[in-house]
Amino acid sequence: KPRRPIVAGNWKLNPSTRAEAITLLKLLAANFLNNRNTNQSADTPETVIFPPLPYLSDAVEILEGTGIQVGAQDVGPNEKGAFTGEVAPSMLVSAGCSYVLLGHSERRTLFGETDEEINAKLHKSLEQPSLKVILCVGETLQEYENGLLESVVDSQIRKGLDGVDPAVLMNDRVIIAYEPVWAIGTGLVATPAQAQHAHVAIRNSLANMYDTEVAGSVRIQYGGSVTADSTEELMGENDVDGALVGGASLNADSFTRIYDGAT
Ligand code: G2H
Repeated sequence: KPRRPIVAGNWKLNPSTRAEAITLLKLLAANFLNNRNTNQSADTPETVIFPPLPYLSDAVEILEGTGIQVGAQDVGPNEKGAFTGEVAPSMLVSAGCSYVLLGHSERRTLFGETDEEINAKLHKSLEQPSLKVILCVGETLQEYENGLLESVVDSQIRKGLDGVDPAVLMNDRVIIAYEPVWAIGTGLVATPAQAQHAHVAIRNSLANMYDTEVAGSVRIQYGGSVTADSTEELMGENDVDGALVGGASLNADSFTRIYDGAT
């Protein structure tokens, strides 16, 4: 593969208690420590997990030495001050995070996040030199059925990356996650061919917005009901550079098998 694979686990609003989170983190650490050299070489998938905010410090501590990186599922667009309830990218960095997920479809649909807000969060995140962004895009079932996949992801890419310098993309600071809304948490995983088709559309958008060199350097993950059984086939597609895993990342062994399937 021309681009290094990336496997990420989005825990969403799970698990309910810190004790359960610690148990899951320890099982993950046991699976990854010593027998998988993730993040040690360009041949192995980069691995990231996105736990809820209250568990980030536990994750950073327990996963130390495993090569698994830690990120947050969202962040605010402000640095500091009177913004009750908000979290700043610099705070994530100081808590040991190296990634932030932005524009997940659940943020867009359930919390009304707009492309403009996502773009502001992305710019603020990129001000932190050690923070990388996974930007999620994807069409709804209705948009898919109406043949709007290309235009929807094109608009999300253009607005989400508005004002982002090509060098930022060449430096691997932004990963795109293609998550068709109809496949999220539904058990209805996209076929490898459907994923490949959408990833090519995204790469075309990047090529039109920047150029083919930039488009070819950006990693594009697939997300939506990925399991250990579907990973290898999805990863067999040329433009599928990784997986963003929700439900199946809540079990240490299934997440580990997904990592192995992407290796
Ligand atoms: C899509 C994915 C992770 P799931 O949201 O971001 O979740 O694998 O549960 O469909």
